[in-house]
Amino acid sequence: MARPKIALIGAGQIGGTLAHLAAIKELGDVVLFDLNDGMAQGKALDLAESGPSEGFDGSFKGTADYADIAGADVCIVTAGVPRKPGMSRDDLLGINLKVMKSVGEGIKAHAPDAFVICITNPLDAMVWALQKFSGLPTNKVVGMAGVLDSARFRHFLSVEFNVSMRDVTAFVLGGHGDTMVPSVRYSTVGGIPLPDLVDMGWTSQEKLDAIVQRTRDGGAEIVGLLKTGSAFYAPATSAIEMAEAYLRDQKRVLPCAAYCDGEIGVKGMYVGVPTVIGANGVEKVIDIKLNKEEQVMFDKSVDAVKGLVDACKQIDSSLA
Ligand code: A3D
Repeated sequence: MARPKIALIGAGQIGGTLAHLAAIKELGDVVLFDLNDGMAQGKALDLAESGPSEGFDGSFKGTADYADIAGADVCIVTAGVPRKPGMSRDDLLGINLKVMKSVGEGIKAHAPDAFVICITNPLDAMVWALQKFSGLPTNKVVGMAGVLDSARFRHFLSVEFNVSMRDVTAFVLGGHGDTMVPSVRYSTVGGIPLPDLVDMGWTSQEKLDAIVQRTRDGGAEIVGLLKTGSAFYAPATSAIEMAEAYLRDQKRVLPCAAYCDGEIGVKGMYVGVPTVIGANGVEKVIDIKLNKEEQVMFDKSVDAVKGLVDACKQIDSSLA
């Protein structure tokens, strides 16, 4: 059987890291696409030259021609611009919306059967626009944010409790922005929910609240340190986890920006929700029950995403 084909649209910081991870995990042959002349080609050659030492099979191609993504099984989209210090993700909307239009049309023409993972910010609005521009089924177009936000939450919790990250489960709901909702009640250490751990004296409510806030600000913390761009190692790892779940039909339960058709009270929009990802793409959006307080936070986050989607419709009338 031929190796799967993985097209990375955008060969910048995240794109290059995605290519490296895809190769190391032997997920398939990689095509790097970028309009910045030489960027994709240079990274493809550099990555291919890492093969003999690492010992993976697989090919890399750098290109600026959409015809080269033909028949891709997975497309991961990072094309666009990242944040600089002081910018919010929403500040990127106008410029990245135009990028989504050209990327969506490229995927529609050359890789209409692909599973598409969008990473470009502002994430929830961009994945919505990308699905519209590409015309692919909603279960085949998904946004990466929840896996990353949850990984940040899990990391901070494992440090606080001095336990293995593998035994910390967590998920973050809502839009990938300041209003995201790290779910305390549904996050656990070895199956023990966080509120119980507070009662058991493992941590205080104040410390837990600070971790929740640090999770919400996780992207900005890294932007502030790097000064020249945003996080890329953990975002790439998170998207590869989703791609692998699809390619290997793992039926993973992962929080993603998925198209909701009434689940958790959201209709006709993309927002961060728990999903099942397997060979059919997003096979299920898990319709969890929120308590009153969680629902208020989630609704606020959904409203923020709705505002961005409305802004997209105003900028590009074909989306209205
Ligand atoms: P960067 O290193 O700048 O790479 C973006 C690449 O896109 C550059 O190489 C550009 O040349 C290329 N590009 C721009 N326009 C086009 C186009 N029309 N067609 C093809 N390629 C194009 O950024 P990055 O890799 O650090 O980040 C990429 C995106 O991911 C940004 O929008 C970030 O804000 C976003 N991001 C999202 C998360 C999430 O959790 C959702 C996390 C981190 C970054």
